[in-house]
Amino acid sequence: MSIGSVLFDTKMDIFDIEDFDSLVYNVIKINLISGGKNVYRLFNTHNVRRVREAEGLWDFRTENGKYDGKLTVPSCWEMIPTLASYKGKAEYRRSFTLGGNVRLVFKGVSHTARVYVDGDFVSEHYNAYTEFHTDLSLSYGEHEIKVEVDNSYSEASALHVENDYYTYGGIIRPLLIEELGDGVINYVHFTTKQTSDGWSATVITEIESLSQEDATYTLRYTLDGKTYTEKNIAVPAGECVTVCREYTFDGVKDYSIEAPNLYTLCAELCCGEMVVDDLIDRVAFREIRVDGKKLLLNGKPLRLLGFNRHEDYNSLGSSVPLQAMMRDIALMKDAGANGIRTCHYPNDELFLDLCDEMGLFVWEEAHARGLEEKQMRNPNFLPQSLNCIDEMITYHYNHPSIFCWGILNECSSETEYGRYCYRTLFDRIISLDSSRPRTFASNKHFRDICFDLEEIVSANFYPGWYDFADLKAPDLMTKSLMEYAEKHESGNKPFIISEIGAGAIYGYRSETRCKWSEERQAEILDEQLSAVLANEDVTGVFIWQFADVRVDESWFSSRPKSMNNKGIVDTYRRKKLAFEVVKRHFCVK
Ligand code: ADA
Repeated sequence: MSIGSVLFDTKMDIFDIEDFDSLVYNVIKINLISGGKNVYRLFNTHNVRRVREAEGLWDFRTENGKYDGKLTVPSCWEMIPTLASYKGKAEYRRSFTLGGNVRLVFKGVSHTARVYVDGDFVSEHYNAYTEFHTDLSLSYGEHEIKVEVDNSYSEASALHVENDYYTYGGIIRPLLIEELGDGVINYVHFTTKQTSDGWSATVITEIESLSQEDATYTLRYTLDGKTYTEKNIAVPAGECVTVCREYTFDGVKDYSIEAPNLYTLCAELCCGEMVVDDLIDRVAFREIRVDGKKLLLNGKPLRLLGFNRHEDYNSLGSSVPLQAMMRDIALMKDAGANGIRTCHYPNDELFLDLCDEMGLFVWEEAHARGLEEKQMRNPNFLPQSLNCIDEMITYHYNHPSIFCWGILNECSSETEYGRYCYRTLFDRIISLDSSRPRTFASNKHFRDICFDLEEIVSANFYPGWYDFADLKAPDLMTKSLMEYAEKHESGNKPFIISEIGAGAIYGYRSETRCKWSEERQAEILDEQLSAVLANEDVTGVFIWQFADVRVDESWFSSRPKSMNNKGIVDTYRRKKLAFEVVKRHFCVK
């Protein structure tokens, strides 16, 4: 093994490099800074760009002085006993030695962040579940980063509201500190299409200038041992340029649930011979299409059997570590699932990496749950929803496991104004990604006037739990809903039952089989799944829900323990009787 591969952990032969010493210093510096690995993705995202995680203990205090000490990043402040139900503002502070073009990348702050560097306000962001970044130009030295975080409810917050899930507080996902050159690759989007003899892909890359000078670059992609080069890319000072090219790929392996084949796509931005920036992502060769009532993966019908999963893991709240994410995926796959719905917001991309690798297809959803028209008329609602969609699709675009984009769970899809909002959000999604179908989970059923706006019709219903005045039997409800949807939109479409289930309190066993007993939940789910899975026109079923989660206390009267108890495991992932019932239905060969 040559010294190059020891130091650089690459196949590159060190003796091809002229400026050995500076490269060795830089690589060692990068590895020392980032520990040579990153824990915010399952793979290394840069070889050239210097990235470090700002994890560890920060100075932390709440606005009202309720707590004044240290807190880890990432985490939820609710894990501090005195802050277990704290709603309000808090402040994080820490100093770092930085210099030059610096990018602070926040993977998730719940739910509003105001960022200051050396006391100067630099950026603000709303919504806990999507990434944002802020660029700085700093003289080399020690600088203080302060982040004010707020998880309280107010008119300023149209999406985080009192709800049937809990809005935790804190820097809940990693913060990265990136040291950049003058030219930066912001993202690379890779869209694959089946051709008669293999695959083609459209590659769109955004390059940003952080310089006062115009510059000309070469873009170099490598994938599966092949290199694709685009020369003479002019990037004016301070501007962004997107480069769109189409390439063909032969001899690559398809992506499927049984064989989730992933490829590493490396994009390098070169100025002359020098690589000034890079971005590494994982992509796959798969195509999702809708054909009548069928959802097709690479031309073959796909039937999804899955769960709704909130990001909520007992005392860790919505700051879920990798091991706990893997525990959830292992349990869902043990139950026979091949799909998951990220109710009701975009998920941590580390979890999406796991889904890519473990072959779980994802319905990723922009943030919203159960908003009535009045709430949708909050002037912040549309801007906050559109921003969430922009960030969700920009940063999650390449995940092959994401098969559709969802919006506005059980919002006001029965009114004309509601329809205007649904159409506005769907139009934004189409402008960013026309390669994936779109859907929303309706509970307006026979009053819904938005089924024509989507490619997949989806509905939530709970026959046997929340009894319906008109229809109690799940199969009757399903057939009637499908007929209504066909009547109220052009042509027939795939139909997904986006939520179905019942509640049980873990450990509550009763021969009365009364509601909230584990026996009753198992019985209702057995009847529901027997009925709906017998209908071959049902393209998918997502059980509500995978695990019990904390909810706002205003829901206490219908939520024992102020929890949503419809999980088939409890908040500690202990199985209820219903787990084996679901497994029996999902694992039918
Ligand atoms: C709705 C909603 C879910 C949850 C569920 C329930 O379908 O979409 O978020 O609140 O009801 O448990 O009643």
